[in-house]
Amino acid sequence: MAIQLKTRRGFLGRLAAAGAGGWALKQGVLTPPPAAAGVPEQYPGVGVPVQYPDVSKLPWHWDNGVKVFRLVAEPVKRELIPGTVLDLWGYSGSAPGPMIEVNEGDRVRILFENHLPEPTAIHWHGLEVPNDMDGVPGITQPYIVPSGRFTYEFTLRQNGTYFYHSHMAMQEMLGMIGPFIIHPKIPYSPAVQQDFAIVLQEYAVLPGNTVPNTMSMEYNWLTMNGKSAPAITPLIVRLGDRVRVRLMNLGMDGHPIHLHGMEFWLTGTEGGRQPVSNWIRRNTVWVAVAQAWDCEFAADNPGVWLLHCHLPHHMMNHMASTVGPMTRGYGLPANVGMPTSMGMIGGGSALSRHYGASLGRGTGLETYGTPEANGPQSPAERMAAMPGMAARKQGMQPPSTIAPNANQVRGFPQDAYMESPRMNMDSAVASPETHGLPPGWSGFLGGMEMLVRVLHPKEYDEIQELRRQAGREE
Ligand SMILES: [Cu+2]
Repeated sequence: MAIQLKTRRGFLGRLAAAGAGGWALKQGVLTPPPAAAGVPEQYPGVGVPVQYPDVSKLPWHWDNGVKVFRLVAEPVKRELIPGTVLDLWGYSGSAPGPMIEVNEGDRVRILFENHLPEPTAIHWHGLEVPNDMDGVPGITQPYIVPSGRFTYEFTLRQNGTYFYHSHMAMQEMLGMIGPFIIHPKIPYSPAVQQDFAIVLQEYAVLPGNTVPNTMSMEYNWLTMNGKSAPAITPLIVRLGDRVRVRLMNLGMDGHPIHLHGMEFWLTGTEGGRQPVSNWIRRNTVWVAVAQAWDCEFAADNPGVWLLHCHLPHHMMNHMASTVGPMTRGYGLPANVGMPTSMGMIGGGSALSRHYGASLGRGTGLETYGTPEANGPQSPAERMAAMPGMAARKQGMQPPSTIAPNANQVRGFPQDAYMESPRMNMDSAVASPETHGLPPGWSGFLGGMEMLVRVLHPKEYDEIQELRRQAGREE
């Protein structure tokens, strides 16, 4: 396998021999465009294109043997779940930024522009670049001032899962990170049929705000590729596929990412591909800050599986699970007088954006008392406080999922499905990838929770056809 292929013909020939003919031509990134006359042939790169659900890839063009990208730092809006739009800073239209997908051996030039209202610079996390390309303002280069530009150019000697980010700490916390994936010269073995990139981020958003509080140490919005569950697009794989998931984290917390149903091998870190003797078999990987992990598994267990952060508070949106104490109590409005902020006056649902308790503090429930003072809201009242949310009363919510004496049990409620209709937003987050999920599925996911659907070939083909019809990248 480890044969260097120096010609385009050889590369395509090899693809055909490997039975992988179709994809290379569909994807711009991996198909080497003709090199300019007199320019050494680029290493073609190997492997399937990396899928980056819910975000895009950065386009590029050749300039005399150099792959040229244009990357813009700018304010962006990002809808985490339907109806919740944050004001973030990102790159070229999104936070996280678009994927830069290249090949080992490439020479790349990034034409960088700063459309932020303050200086910035961009750091290539983990890449062995010349010192003056490292992107640390004031140390390796001048600040890039508003409307300023800077050209980064270097040759890629590594391969693996890397990323780029602002080297200004608070800008990072507003979203400024993106993946930088380098395919190897020599193919990884065994080959995978599906390769996904997932960027883990977190934001602290106070009630009624759209701008994250970057000073906070406590987070209430947890995202995968800039989306929170249930709006995170499921990963679609075919039964029998070998799958790689590349996890990247740039925030304040580590995230123990756990896969249901199948164990995986850790085959790579932010330091690139690891020798097989270093691979570790796990079902949970702690993705610490500034780390990347490549997880590979055989998708041999059909079904709908979760891939999620296992920190309980990271499985909710704005620190409010759709079940448990927050659905039962009233929320507390922000910026109010002491009686209200102490929980003495209730108003609005704790699940509403404007009355959500401040980052999980002061829910209005005493942990040592009975919760009777915060009695259940009526279903009508609750639904009125949740515009945009669909409720399914029938078939979803048996009338009594709690014990008759529940209020007498200290600690109650925690994860009870309560008296009101369970919330879901199935239709609001519907996509080809959610086709066929059980009704009400979206009411059970929040925060950093993603679905991995291991599908029989017929179902897989059906969803791929829907994706094609929707114009989605395969
Ligand atoms: Cu987490």
